[in-house]
Amino acid sequence: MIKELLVSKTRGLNLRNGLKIGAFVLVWMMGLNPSLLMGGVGLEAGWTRGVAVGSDRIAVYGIVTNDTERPVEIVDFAMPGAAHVMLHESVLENGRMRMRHIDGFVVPPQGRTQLEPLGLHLMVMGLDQAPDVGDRLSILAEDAGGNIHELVFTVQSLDSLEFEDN
Ligand SMILES: [Cu+2]
Repeated sequence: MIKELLVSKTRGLNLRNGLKIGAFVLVWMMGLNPSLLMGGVGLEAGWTRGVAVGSDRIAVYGIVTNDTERPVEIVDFAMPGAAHVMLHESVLENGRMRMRHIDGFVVPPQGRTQLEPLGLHLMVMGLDQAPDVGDRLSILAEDAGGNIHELVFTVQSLDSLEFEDN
């Protein structure tokens, strides 16, 4: 029963490392506070523009921080209420901006990785519902060691160009 529930809840998530992050998302959605959640890695000044009319996706920006003494390789992402979360890079190709899928990235010890418009960003796809301006949302990031980290971001207005601190 729990297994079927898990499969139905996690179907559509972008799962590279089996069901671990899926199981985590399920526990998290049930309102429990899973002990798997690791400190030391987070998102500073996290923001998104929200969902444009006719779209079901958002791009998420901010600074991924690693306050630990080890490099942290982020390998997978998930978000409750969304089908997929992927890491994208914007690249200029023949005069046009395109988005390219990236497998993962390493945040150096005591380091920072910038996610920004026209650069590296997280793409959340297949949102069940459009978030409202001012909402605080979370993406879950799994590292190569199987630890889960919470990346919190704020929904800003559609015309915002950068993180608005308030
Ligand atoms: Cu993208």
